[in-house]
Amino acid sequence: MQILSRLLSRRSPATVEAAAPVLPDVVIAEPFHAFIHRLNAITVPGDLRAIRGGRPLRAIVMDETGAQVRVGEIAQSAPGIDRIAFPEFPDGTGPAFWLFVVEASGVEASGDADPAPLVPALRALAAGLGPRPLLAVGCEGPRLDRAQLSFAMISDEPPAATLPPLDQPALDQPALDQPVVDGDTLTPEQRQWREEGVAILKGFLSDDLLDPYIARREQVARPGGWRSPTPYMHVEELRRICLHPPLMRVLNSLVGEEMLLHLNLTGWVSTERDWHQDEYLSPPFVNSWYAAVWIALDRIHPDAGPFEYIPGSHRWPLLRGARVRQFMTDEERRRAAVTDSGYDAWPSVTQSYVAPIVEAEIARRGVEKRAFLAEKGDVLVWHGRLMHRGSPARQPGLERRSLIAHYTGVNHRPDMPDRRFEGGGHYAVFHTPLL
Ligand SMILES: O=C(O)CCC(=O)C(=O)O
Ligand SMILES: [Fe+2]
Repeated sequence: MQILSRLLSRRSPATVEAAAPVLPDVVIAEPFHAFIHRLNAITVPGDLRAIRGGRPLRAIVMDETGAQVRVGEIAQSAPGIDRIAFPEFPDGTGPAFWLFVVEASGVEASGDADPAPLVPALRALAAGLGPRPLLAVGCEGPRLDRAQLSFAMISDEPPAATLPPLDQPALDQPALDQPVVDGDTLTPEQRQWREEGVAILKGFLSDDLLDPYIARREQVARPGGWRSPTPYMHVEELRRICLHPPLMRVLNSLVGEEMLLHLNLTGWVSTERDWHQDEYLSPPFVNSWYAAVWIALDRIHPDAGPFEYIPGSHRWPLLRGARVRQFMTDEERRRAAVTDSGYDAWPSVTQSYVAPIVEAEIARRGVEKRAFLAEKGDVLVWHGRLMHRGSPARQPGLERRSLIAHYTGVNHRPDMPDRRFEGGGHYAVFHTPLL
């Protein structure tokens, strides 16, 4: 969202004035999340200097508790993008911050001005504005040394109030505007989902549904299947499986809203993608309103690199891409940027240090790894925050016939507005060729 559409002056002056006595004139007051380990600049869409008739503005950035506050300089970094730079917030600062943009005359002229005396009034102003949607910002921080790296440094805890009903710490205390879930009437799938972050549906899909797709997929020579991330747009036999009404009913009951299909993996060998949580590849507003399914099209051989997961890891903190990227070397950044597909390949390039950190976390917690050794027609549904991997095949090249589909709650992908409904569910429309 354009920052200028959030100008405080467009709102009732009373809300702003309530906290005003010692504050300079506040133009913008917005919360944002910084999913990085140390923060020293943000970028925001908009042109702040275009407002207030050229009178100079300054930024004040404060963490949620008011314990840390910084004065920032605002400069245009690209057309329509402002960059706000400030003295660094140190290690371990939580994800939530407030950005205030104020008349510069009210704050001393340089970055070394001490904004601490303003904190009580800024906090009162923020509290008076009430809960607000987060401002989408780009976050920047220094390159960090990976010698001391731990899971805590590349993850953080999403706020519980943003999570789906079954992810609430106590079911009888739902987040605002969510229905109460009766813990005594959960289905077996819902119970397993809540406890383990998966729901296993044995013998769920019939050969009648799977075989036409298998026949179609057999025509593709690549072991990895289609390269296109959305073959469901073209392959009706695949769509019929992924939007199968009983499957969609289970997904909806686990996540708590209608689900939107937006990704497939159609390989018949393990992806060998090492430990990760899918949600860290999604925009931050997804907040666990996410599920993926692993459909066995055959008996899965233990040496073929089965899907592996850590039961209960959907309650671990969430890996954050921006935090992970802070630890990349220059050489890794170059490698990530130069790929055949044109996508930034940071998730696979950073695997070399993320996977050992996850292994260390598994060992530290003393938790088990489990493999999904499935029969044809079995389905494993997994949580967006479940730690999982496509394990390395002990017998390279051995087939592991599966179909994978990923879904997000329909209200949690506003950036995928073009949808269709078919069978039992929605799918996001993309106009990419089937390759
Ligand atoms: O190869 C696998 O089973 C893992 C796939 C995976 O990580 C995913 O689809 O998100
Ligand atoms: Fe994954």
